[in-house]
Amino acid sequence: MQFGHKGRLEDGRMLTGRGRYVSDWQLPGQAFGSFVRSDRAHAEILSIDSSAALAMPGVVAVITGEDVREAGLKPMPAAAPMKGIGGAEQRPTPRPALAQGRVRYVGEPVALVVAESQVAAQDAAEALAIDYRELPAVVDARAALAPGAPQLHADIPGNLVLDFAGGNEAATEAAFARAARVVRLEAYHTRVVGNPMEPRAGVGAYDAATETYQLYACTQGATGMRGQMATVLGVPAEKIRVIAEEVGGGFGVRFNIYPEYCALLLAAKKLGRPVKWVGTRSEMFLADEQARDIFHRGELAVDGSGRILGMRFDFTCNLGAYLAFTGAFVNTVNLVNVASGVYDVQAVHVKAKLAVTNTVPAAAYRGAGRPVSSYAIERLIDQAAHELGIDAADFRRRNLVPKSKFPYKIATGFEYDCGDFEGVLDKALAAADWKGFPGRKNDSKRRGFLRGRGISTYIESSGAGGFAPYDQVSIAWDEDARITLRATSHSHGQGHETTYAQIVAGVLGVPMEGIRLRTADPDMNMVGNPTGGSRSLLGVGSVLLMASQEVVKQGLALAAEALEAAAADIEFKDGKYRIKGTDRAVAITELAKKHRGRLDIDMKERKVGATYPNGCHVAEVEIEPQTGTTEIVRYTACDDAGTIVNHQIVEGQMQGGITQGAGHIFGEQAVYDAGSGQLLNGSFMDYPMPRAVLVNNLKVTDYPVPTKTNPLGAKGVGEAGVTGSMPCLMNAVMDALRQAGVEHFDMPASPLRVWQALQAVQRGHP
Ligand code: MCN
Repeated sequence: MQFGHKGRLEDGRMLTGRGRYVSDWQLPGQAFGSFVRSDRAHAEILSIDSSAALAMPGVVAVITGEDVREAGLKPMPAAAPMKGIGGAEQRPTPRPALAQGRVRYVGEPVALVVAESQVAAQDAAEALAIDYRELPAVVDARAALAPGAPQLHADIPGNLVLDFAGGNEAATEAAFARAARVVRLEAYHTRVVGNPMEPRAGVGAYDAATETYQLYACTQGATGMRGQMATVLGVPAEKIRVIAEEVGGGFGVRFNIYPEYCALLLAAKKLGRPVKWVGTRSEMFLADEQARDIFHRGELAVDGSGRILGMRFDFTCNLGAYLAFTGAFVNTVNLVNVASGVYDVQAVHVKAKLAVTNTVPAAAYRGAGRPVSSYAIERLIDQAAHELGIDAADFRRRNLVPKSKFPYKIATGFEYDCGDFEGVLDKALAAADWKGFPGRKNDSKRRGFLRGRGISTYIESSGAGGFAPYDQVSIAWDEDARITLRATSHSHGQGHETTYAQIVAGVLGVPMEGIRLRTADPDMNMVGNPTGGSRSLLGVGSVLLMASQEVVKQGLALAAEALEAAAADIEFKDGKYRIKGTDRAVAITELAKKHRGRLDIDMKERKVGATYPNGCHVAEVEIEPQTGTTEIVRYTACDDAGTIVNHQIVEGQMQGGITQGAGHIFGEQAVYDAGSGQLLNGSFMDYPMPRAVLVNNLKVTDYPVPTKTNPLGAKGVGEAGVTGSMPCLMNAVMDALRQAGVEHFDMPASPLRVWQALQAVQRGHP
């Protein structure tokens, strides 16, 4: 099948301001909400006095944790509980929609003030008097697990939610026992704030006649949120509609429900009118899920010839004050599903301790665990190459899973479907002019710069889609033979409208401009996975492909009737059914117009399996020693995303992912004060988002190895850029710093930290 289209169908609408975001929705009779948030990291709530707020003009209601309790709302759910070592259960961290009795992080919603206008609600929120008794707080996962740490939840002794392990411990011990050398690396994967472009907002409404809730929300997929919300509200998911059109970015932090959404629905039902809330940017620093915040220790066992014998990793993960729906999943399954990276090694053991702390709950963020695993593996591999004195690319090549070994089962039980890791490596090295580096390094040196080169050969898992039993899609024709596609994965920047239309148009031979996509309509009641795990194309896209092929089959009988010929004598091509060898034909669009509904289809498909995108990234950076400023001077990405439907979109996804990884490596970090538990950099004044100039030398190329696990042959691409770029860039920074004598360095490679590391060397502290 040929795919080809320039530009994206959604671009015109978005670029001309015709996109409808959540704050654009206005419902008749709506009131406005403002949340009062805890300004303490850990405290008991002694009393809440709403009287002054309620007396203010335009104030309709003040809703607190007591109202939530009275209404019988359940705590927000955590995804399928993971099992710990020896089958131990994950400990629950009951999280009410509004705090009840205790607050556990700065920013936790305590009350919702509802008023006739946004301004009145905000003013009244400031008049709420809350009396707290402060408790000691802990913001670091290792400190939280230490004896004597402040305890967050009565039922979680030692703040340990889950002690998880995967892989083969005995085989790994044996491998380390016979190793010629053991290489070690410890690193901290800093905490980040998701910061999608659109600050989160919501409108809650309730229809008493049908007992149905409506939530207009920023969502990556209505289905997942409906399921989670059903648990909280104690009603079937069919009684909840999640509605969205444009969603201005998600990066994983628009996957789950939030306390604010639960409170808005409760308020709407209680007050008998819709309630709208639009979060501010600084509110998002405390209200949106955050991510990463993982300390790890890695060890690599190597034999005398530079072959890897075994790997082990020990992760300590900061989950924040409550377990977010995706919190445990990303720090367990997604740390072990690519546990040995692209390397042919069976002795692998991974441990992860999941701790609660007095910080904003942490959840999925682009890559959701895989960048953490990739960072741990690829930095360790680089450290080993350095210590062994082997070229970093050669060391990798010696240890790659060979093409002949696919499908390749890794020690943690997951199976890589296909790949050609060496082919990817070769193409990347050639495109990056790996061999020409020494000359460029000398040139930089002459100019007074430290030039470092980094490489990563990453792999990640995409496609399992375990959040729904199947992916449901529908194709419906209207009277003008235009098509409406319905699916459950919501596009929030990925261009699904274009790529799904390409697939369907490619099969049906109709213009893709006549195809529209709906994913979160008020009347939509479908089952399927939200957008996440870089699986929308291979999961939902594959079902759309199958559904389109089914439509063609459905049309055959109608064509046979129209052409007065036997179905066996008819072929379908370029949108027309034709009697073979003749020019007698009928267009599928004609049949769709004539037989309304007969070419519509609703398909549920559960056969699409996981697949493993992978790639090799090579970066060169230049550090200016006087200022610590680092510039990415060359960046080459070569990725295996299987069959590519839209090259322009895939390139954009890679650029976005690489930029996000670069932002994390070079500056982004949520910094909490250890004593007070306050987030110290909760605004764009202090929290450095990546700018275009950071990544202006990107070269993106591909090396497709189509998979057989889905009919498109596609692998995911949405997160690959992050997973590949983080270790690659840090390895490049490290390579440059080593030249000055720095032996260990952790992200973020901000100018100050790089400069301090260089200064420390000069003072004799490498
Ligand atoms: N695609 C393709 N060929 C392939 C693979 C993908 O043409 N072989 C296209 C797809 O059709 C789709 C896009 O590339 O238009 C991304 O597809 P896919 O890899 O299936 O990923 P998803 O659509 O499931 O997107 C999820 C992924 C995740 S998990 C995060 S987080 C993320 C991301 O995508 N957040 C994003 N990309 C983002 N991009 C933007 N602009 N904003 C976000 O919040």
